[in-house]
Amino acid sequence: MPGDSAVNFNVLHRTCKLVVLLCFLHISVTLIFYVRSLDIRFAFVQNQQSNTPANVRSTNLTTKEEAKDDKIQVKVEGSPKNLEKCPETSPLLVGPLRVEFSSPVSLEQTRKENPNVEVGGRFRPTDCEALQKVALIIPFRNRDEHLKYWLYYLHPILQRQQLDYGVYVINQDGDEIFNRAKLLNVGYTEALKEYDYDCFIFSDVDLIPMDDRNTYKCFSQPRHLSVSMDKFGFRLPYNQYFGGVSSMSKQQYLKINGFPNNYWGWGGEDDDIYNRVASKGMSISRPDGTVGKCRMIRHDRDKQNEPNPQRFDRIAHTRETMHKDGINSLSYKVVKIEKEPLYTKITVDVGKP
Ligand code: UDH
Ligand code: NGS
Repeated sequence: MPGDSAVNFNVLHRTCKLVVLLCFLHISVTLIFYVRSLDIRFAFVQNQQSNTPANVRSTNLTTKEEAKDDKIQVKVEGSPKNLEKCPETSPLLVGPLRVEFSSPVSLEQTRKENPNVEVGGRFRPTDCEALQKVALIIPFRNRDEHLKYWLYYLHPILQRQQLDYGVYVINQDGDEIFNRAKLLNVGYTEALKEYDYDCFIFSDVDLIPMDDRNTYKCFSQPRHLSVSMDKFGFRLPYNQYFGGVSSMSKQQYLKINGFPNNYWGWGGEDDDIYNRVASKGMSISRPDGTVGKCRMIRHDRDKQNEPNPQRFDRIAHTRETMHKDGINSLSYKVVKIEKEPLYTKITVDVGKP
């Protein structure tokens, strides 16, 4: 019947329209979900990159991967530049230490016990950026036994203090009369040729700190570190005493024109340095007597280091002489530079009086 077929056609037509509409809806929904899933994937990749640890993500140094794609950095070569700063007080410090010199120590043993110290006596923390770059300068001649103890005790302490440091043993060549302060000037100059140090520790080879809270770094004023020596009954021998171990920033050292070059033999050069510091309006910073305790390795007077008879006269005139005698008048010849596993030994000809 014609009426029936018209009705059937209408039903078929509506059904088809509904099917097409449903198909269209299905495609739209699929499309929307697809586009949204793309967004999520992109955000995930971004998030992954920003969660990469700082020391891997932000280094100024090139990595093998970096050369191809500057977003992905995997293998760090050299020093990471954007590590977090080390804390003001190292969490690795242990406080008072047992220091004694009855049994001998060997360089081999010290080397094995300090695997992170690099050739030349260089170290820097790997998990944070050290607050200071410190050069340790030791005036030296014929004191190998003392040096072994110094390295044995100091390397672990300096590492716990989280310093970026290097050890320089400045060895006076020949057997002319000894000149401690001039060797220290040489150490300052030579260390700076190697690395951009900002702090200098000047340490006798026979002095060992008894507490690692006595940080071998620089302060806002020149620092005296060996304030409480066993040989003086753990007291300062006099208020102006600045001998043994001291520290100065580059700026402080330059302000006093470095150290005198013309104190040949024992005594007075440390008092001259004190006078220089005081004359420039600086004061001496010191740790307290407990933290500043240290032991001296007992020894006889060295040959060619007899008391300097001119020392009293010289320290009476520091203010007049310091501007022409110092780092600005330093002259010497480097004889040899040896990179030992635990220190850098620089042998120098400093001349004679
Ligand atoms: N130094 C050497 N070799 C020398 C002379 C001095 O390496 O031949 C260095 C060494 O780093 C020493 C520093 O210079 O720690 C100061 O010299 P010193 O130890 O002779 O000075 P100090 O005032 O002793 O400590 C002086 C001699 C005291 C003799 C006491 C005898 N009981
Ligand atoms: C003073 C010396 C300093 C010396 C200090 C401690 O008398 O150089 O004794 O010496 N000054 C003069 O001689 C002008 S010590 O006991 O460590 O040998 O550092």
